[in-house]
Amino acid sequence: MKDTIRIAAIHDLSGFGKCSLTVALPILSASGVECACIPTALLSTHTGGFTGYTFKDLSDEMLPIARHWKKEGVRLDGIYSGYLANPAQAETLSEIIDLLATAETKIIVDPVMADNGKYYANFGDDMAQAFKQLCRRAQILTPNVTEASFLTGLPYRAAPHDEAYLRSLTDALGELAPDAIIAVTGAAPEKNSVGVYAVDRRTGETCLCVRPVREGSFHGTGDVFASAFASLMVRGAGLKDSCETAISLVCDSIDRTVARETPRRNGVDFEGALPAYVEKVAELFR
Ligand code: PXL
Repeated sequence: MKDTIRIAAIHDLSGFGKCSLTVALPILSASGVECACIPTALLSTHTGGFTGYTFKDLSDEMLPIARHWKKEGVRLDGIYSGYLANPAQAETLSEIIDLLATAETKIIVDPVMADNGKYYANFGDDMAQAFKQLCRRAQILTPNVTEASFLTGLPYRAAPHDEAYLRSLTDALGELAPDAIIAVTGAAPEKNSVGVYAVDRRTGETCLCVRPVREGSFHGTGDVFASAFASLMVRGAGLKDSCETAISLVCDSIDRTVARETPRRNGVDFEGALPAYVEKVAELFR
């Protein structure tokens, strides 16, 4: 049997408004990665741009799911966490890593909690403290600029960001995760371009990958980037190829959202961007 690459995605399931698991599942699949899921919470919608959403904390299910997988011998090439229901789930995540990770399992932490200088609904400094502990276990970290600033205590700056500022964020994050690959999204070296600034702390390789900016903010793009980036890195692609291929999926998805005038809170139109993405992924591994 040929080995499957398998990643456990540990995020919320928001039924409407594409983000977290409804983004991770299709994008991991399109990246040629099998996606196993541990939902952290069940919501009717995500919490940005909707009111009156339902919210069921699934903390009590997470460890039992992991223990069952352990018993069944489920092998994982990656554990990729995102949105957590509460700060205590960071400790649960750590226990899941202890149970299921082997020396070959890459730990990817997307510290989903804030954007544009502000925490998401229901989150505050206790979430940043909890994520700080979880980041210590990560081999790949994918915060946006706001999350990087909240994790490190460095000031949040709106765009444009000079390279020295971006570097100060990755250096400070490197104190939490000294050997990690750190990819900071929403990095905008000029006012009219935005993308990712990434550093591999083991080799010193850096990569700045940006595209022309589109007006406004687009919900779920951090999840689109991190899902593609995590998949490609776990499959063994290089830093630059992974950044460029993941950013191209984000940009194509945003362009389609703008062209089709899809309401922003629905999430980005990544579906129509997947065929070209699948081709690019095939090219990387040919
Ligand atoms: O895309 C990040 C995210 C994930 N999950 C939920 C969210 C958000 C951002 O607002 O509300 C439930």
